[in-house]
Amino acid sequence: MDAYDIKWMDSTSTPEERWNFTLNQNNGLNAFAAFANAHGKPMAVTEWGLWGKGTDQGGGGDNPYYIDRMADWFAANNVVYHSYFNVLGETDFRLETYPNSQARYKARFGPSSDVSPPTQPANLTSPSQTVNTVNLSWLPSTDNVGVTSYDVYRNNAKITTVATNNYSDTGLTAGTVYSYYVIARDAAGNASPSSNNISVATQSTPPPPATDIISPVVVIASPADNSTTGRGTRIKASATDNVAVTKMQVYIDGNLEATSASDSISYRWNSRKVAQGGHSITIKAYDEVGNVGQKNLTVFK
Ligand SMILES: [Ca+2]
Ligand SMILES: [Ca+2]
Repeated sequence: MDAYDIKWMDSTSTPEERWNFTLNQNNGLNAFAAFANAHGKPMAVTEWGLWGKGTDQGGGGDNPYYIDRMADWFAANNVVYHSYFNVLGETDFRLETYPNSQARYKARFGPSSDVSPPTQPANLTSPSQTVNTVNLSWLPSTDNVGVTSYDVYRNNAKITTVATNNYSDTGLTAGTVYSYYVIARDAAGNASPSSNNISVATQSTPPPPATDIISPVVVIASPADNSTTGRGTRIKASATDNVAVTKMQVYIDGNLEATSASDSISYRWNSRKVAQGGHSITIKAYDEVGNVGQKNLTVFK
């Protein structure tokens, strides 16, 4: 089967008209395909090509549209062999005569023009991290044509493709180690070697606010230190704290005598029956987390 970009005896035909003619004429491509299909056979297009423009026969000259249509038709049908008729003969069929078509032919039927991958991305680092973000940066790769993108891998799984040589990986877990590498790609999809692999930890969750470590301060209003008691003594004290005093207590000679759930306490000490001599009075004040402040004094009888 032969096929050419020509509509016989029509020198004003458009590319679309010539293509439809090629498809639909008697014994055209469609008829050929139907015959092959009906017999369960593959097809071979032993000659095909462009046809010189300006000839009386009505060829199209340099026509990349025809190259594309033929390439598509070969791909869509069971064509196992085809051969471009690249000769100077009845007209000039040669692709080198038609630069646009020649470029399209190479693009559709030639090997990929770029088979060189980009260079390895170098010096992958993480310049900063937060509790849920790891910022990444690396040196750009180079390529014989051009680097178009970088694939970013976290824990050996690709997470994104970026056009720049840096990336901010967000939504991470605090205090967790992640590994990263990147791969550069060119427009043809060639992949560079993997960059260096780094392990980066997100920042830990901030510690809770500092707890209260300041104890209350006790002030004893009475009695005075080293004073003398008679029948009884009014013990009065108060306390202050950076947060709050929650409890106060009175101890006499080591024994708990009174408790108050506030920042003051008042207790009448009946000292009539206590022994002669010195007695210790201790006032304790507690804050909300259990810090204890205290004052001691001695009273004589
Ligand atoms: Ca390349
Ligand atoms: Ca306190």
